[in-house]
Amino acid sequence: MPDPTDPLVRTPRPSVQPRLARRPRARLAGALLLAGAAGVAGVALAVRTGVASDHQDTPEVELSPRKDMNDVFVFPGSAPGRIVLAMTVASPTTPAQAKTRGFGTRTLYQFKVDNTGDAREDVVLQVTFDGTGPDQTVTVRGPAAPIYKGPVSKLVRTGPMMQGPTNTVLGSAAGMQLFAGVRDDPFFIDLEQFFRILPDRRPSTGPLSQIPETPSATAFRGPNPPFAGGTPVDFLRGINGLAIVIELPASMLTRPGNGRIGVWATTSEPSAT
Ligand SMILES: [Ca+2]
Repeated sequence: MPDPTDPLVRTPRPSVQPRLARRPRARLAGALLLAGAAGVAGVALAVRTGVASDHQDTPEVELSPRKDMNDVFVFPGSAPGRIVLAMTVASPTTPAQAKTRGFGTRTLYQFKVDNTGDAREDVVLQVTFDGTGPDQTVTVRGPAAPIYKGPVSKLVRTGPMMQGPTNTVLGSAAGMQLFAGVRDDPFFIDLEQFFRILPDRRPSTGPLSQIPETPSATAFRGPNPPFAGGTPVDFLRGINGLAIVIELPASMLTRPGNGRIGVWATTSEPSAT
């Protein structure tokens, strides 16, 4: 059993029921799965796409944007047989905030990979940060087998380790590459129309609070059906987040003979101070 007094044991923050918030929120259930034959150079990776996004989804993460997981992306990398894992946190970060905002130094950011089909992680990539603001040092441990599976984590002591400054591309194109820092939030949402469809979610202050209390739209804006006509507006245009992006050979994540993996990400903090 994990020792809860071990300062390296980190437990994800408990799940909090999504409030009936009047805040930007969007959730589309799904999971990211990547299927392909791994360990063979030149193999084509087939991706089954899932979509999911959360921004400021609970009061706790709204108060702690560095822990607020926004999106997780998995897609084929820059060369055959390579794969990219990416997560974003801390959106919305304005351009002004981006000049000073850094990752949490008490937060463990993890990619977890299941390569046996049981939805339990077999491989983890653990990302931690030291320093403040835009001049932090990022450390990636793994990919490696986790010491514990499930909600309790401990920093692994085996496997690759990469370290360097944030906001810089680290590593090599043939091995593992890493970028951690400010990036434009790739999530797109026409938030005004979203609140017209679901007005109980609208904010209590600001221009969007003036949207009628009863639904005044049934579909997002767009030129062709099933969209409602008009021009969609990307509410997050020009808004940033903090991104952790790792590209590596897919064979570092898969199990021989099974190229199918499931990927998710977590943020967590020490359970004891
Ligand atoms: Ca597994």
